[in-house]
Amino acid sequence: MAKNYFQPEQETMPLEELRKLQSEKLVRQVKHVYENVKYYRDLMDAKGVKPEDIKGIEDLHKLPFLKKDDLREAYPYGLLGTDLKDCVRIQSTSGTTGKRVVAFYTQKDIDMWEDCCARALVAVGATSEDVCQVCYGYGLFTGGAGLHGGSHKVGSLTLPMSSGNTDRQIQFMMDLNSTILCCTPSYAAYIGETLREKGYKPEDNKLKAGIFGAEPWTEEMRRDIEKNLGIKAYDIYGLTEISGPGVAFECEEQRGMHINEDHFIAEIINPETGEVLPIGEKGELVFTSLDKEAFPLLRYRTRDICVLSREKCSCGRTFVRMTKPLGRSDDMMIIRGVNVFPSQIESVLLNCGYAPNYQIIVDRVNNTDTFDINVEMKEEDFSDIPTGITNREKELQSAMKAMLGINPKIHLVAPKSITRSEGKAVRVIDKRKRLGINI
Ligand code: DLL
Repeated sequence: MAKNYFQPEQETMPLEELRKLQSEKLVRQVKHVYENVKYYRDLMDAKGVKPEDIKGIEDLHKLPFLKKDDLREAYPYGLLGTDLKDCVRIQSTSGTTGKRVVAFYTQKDIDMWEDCCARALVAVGATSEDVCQVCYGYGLFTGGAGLHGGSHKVGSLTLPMSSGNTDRQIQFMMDLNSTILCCTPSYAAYIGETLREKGYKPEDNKLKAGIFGAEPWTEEMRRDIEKNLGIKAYDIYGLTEISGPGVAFECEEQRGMHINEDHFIAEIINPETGEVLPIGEKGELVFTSLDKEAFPLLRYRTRDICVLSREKCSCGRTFVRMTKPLGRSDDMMIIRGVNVFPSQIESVLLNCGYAPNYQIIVDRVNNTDTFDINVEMKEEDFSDIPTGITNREKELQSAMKAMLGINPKIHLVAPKSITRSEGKAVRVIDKRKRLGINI
């Protein structure tokens, strides 16, 4: 078997063959959905599309989109594609807004999902010799279960830590010589910080790679984590609706994440008009699952904004690559009429030498948006005289203005005063929601 592939036959499949495979699977999947999922059948009927109209991937655009609102409307069983007795698992999104989304899995669906996670792990160098510490949350969240299953498939020794209890994480990491770390990037940064505080140097741990995702993170944050933990940090992407982590993953090139195209078709659309955009253009990512039995979503709008590339990859994988999500269509804040993404703020902070510990607070007072960013100082700066702090706040404010076009109020706060996250970090507190403003 070739090095660094879990399923070389699929992962390096020539494009022609891949398109043929996707076409065959799509025809079969549309039939499955039309026959078994009344909710989607009604959408197809309303659009005047019948399964016979879908003869291959060239007809994909004829199918209706599914949105998060559809999933909420169909909650809990409305999009189920099999009998409930054939399902073996439920997972769910974190559901910070509105009703949670619940996704169902047959054993075959779980196998496919775990294969995707195994591909991701092998791409970062995992083998049966490795000790894989999974500190994504276990439970309804897909992070723990997905990487856990992937690690088993690879044959690595799996440490099912779940998130939290950082002291215990570190003790196990050191005592059991963990080599691969799986968690959110914000938790990886926190583990790195705690290790340093305990007096460990990056070379004291046996970690070689980390597989971090589930939330946006910047290249600057990647470099920070790599330096603090002494590892190579890889990105992994996925969403509960489409299975979980492993829908896409980085290879050693680290120039975008390969989408597991033998299982999922990716499209990019204009989020305003729904028009399909040519490859290379920036837009909303839409997925069609080709193999899923229990929760077979067709043309699901992720709300993640990204760009796809078919440029040849030196790793030998032929699967299309997606950029890191450049924000979510719904994560974007509009502050005083300007579009602001948390990732832009994070870039400025890390470039200016701050750690990625910050919180953005937006409100509206007297019909004007207020925009505050609390940023933690480093220990060494904290003892500084107050004028020094004020000067630094001003410097940071100008750097933010240069990036965003608007002026936030910067508050440098004491080290450790911003709550650390063990899962997905809460970066934005938008108090305008209390005014019923639709942001
Ligand atoms: O976050 C699945 C996951 C677990 C992915 C572990 C990677 C690692 P959900 O909770 O359903 O599923 O959230 C999905 O999280 O639509 C993106 O907006 C965001 N997201 C996921 N991975 C990344 C990433 C899991 N690598 C939503 N970079 C997605 C940026 C990400 N955003």
